[in-house]
Amino acid sequence: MDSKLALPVGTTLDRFIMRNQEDFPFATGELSQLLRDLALAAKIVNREVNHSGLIGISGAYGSQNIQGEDQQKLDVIANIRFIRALRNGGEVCTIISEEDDEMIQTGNCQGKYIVAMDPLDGSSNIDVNVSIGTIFSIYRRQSGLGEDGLLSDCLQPGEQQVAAGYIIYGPCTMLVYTTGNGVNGFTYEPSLGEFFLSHQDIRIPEEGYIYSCNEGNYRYFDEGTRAYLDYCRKEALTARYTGSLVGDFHRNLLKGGIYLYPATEKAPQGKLRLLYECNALAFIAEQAGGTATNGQTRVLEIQPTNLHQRLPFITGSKNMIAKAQAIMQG
Ligand code: P6P
Repeated sequence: MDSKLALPVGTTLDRFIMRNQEDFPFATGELSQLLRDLALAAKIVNREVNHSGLIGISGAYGSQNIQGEDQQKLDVIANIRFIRALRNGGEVCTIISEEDDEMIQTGNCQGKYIVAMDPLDGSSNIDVNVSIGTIFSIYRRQSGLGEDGLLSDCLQPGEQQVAAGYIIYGPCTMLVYTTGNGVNGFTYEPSLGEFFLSHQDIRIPEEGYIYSCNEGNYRYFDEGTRAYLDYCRKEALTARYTGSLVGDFHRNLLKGGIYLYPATEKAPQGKLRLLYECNALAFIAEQAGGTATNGQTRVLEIQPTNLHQRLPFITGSKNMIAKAQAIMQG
């Protein structure tokens, strides 16, 4: 039989999850179901992102989130889609979202998991067709079942994550995630409505030549950060910065590089959020052999004190970050 006539389509996300279920802590199928719920929401958001300009859902929503940032219509829609998928899936008791000031109680009081998410990051890029993304972290609740999740369930350090990932809505849509056993990437095939394994056991190159930073803030950075950026220019490294954290992170994950969002005079705590942006990417970076720090400590060791706290964020290739820290610390 000439099998070349019908090449295999590959491993679906569902099959990969089931094959690796024993790797999940407390493997009872619930975390598998939770990942499927996130993948379903991602497929729905992908469809809306892909033709937002045609169905009148691009542009500003007309309100601001707790961050004081103008919400785009797709920010609100993506938030609704992920909350609904997680509520209906039944595995999650409480959600933290960039788009909601307070914890969101799903009513699933028997749910064992907490999800922290940025439902649509980089949404200022939606109307100009630049890649955007969803970022998520998954924790096991520490409080007893039968009640709503507690604030303490939501303020766990990043090293307590049982899974984390992101979806990037770009030239193709991909889901990249880890459960603590390496990082795997799945590419979405919209004609089949399936994510297929396309990037197995992703490892970030230890060295790289790409640096991602908004150098428009140069005058607001501290002396050490300016010294590192001067070094990057002197070494003629390649500057790549899209204004979408997921897009910049994903490129550097695959090719090697460093992403920096340092503290500035305007944002002394930095801009990016710990619970639903940096912890997930830090988990992925470390699982792929990279580093993630706030300049002083591992991001995953930081004990959160509030749902929307910010931090300076540096992540990417191990050797590039070691060099950056050596220069920044003089
Ligand atoms: P700036 C998008 O708002 C975001 O949170 C990240 O996706 C992105 O990397 C960063 O902010 C861009 O911020 O200040 O450079 O426009």
